[in-house]
Amino acid sequence: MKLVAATSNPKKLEEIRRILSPLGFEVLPPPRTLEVKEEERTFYGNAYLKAKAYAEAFGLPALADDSGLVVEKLKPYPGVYSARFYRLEWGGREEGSSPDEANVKKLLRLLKDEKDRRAYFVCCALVYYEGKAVSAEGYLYGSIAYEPKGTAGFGYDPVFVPENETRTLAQMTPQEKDALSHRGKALRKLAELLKRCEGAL
Ligand code: ITT
Repeated sequence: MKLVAATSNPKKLEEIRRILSPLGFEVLPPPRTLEVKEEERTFYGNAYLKAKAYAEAFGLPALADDSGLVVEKLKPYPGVYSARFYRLEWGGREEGSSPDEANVKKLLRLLKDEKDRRAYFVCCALVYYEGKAVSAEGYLYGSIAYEPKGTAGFGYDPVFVPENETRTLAQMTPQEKDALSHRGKALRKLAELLKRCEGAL
């Protein structure tokens, strides 16, 4: 099945293709990225907006991934605001050499001296085509480290330690991350659903 990726994040696209290619899906990069206002309060709502916009612009079933980090002590932040957390007034704006670095700096500042560091990643993966949508969610539970470690991955990976692990996601190989990540779980479930309802989209 051929899908156009409804994302402007190249690292996310790389992970999506890595996970879905072996399952028989061809995920094309979008011919151009679209400015989609992510104004919903749920991961599903924002995934739906993105997939619909890309499907309508490019005339192919579109796959969106709306994801983020939920931190127990800071709920509902970063949450659906994970990508732009550093520039929210809430918690004070943060500077960095990149949005990822600024997000991590702000998170560590807000959790300074906090013992309860429980957090989880959420991913809602959704395919939209001609008014119909199929979606699946995946979760990864863990905690926020006291300092960044590792260089792999993107976003909050350098400070996220999955349950029963001592390393951050950024210290793992891509294959290790995909096997346990929120994205891996959501996309494998979605692939299963799409195969089951082949022709329905
Ligand atoms: P698109 O909307 O264009 O796909 P985006 O990066 O803005 O790109 P989201 O709105 O879904 O995507 O925000 C997701 C943010 O959550 C992302 O920018 C990271 O900060 C964080 N995030 C999601 N998955 C992650 C992962 O696997 N590792 C680390 N951080 C992640």
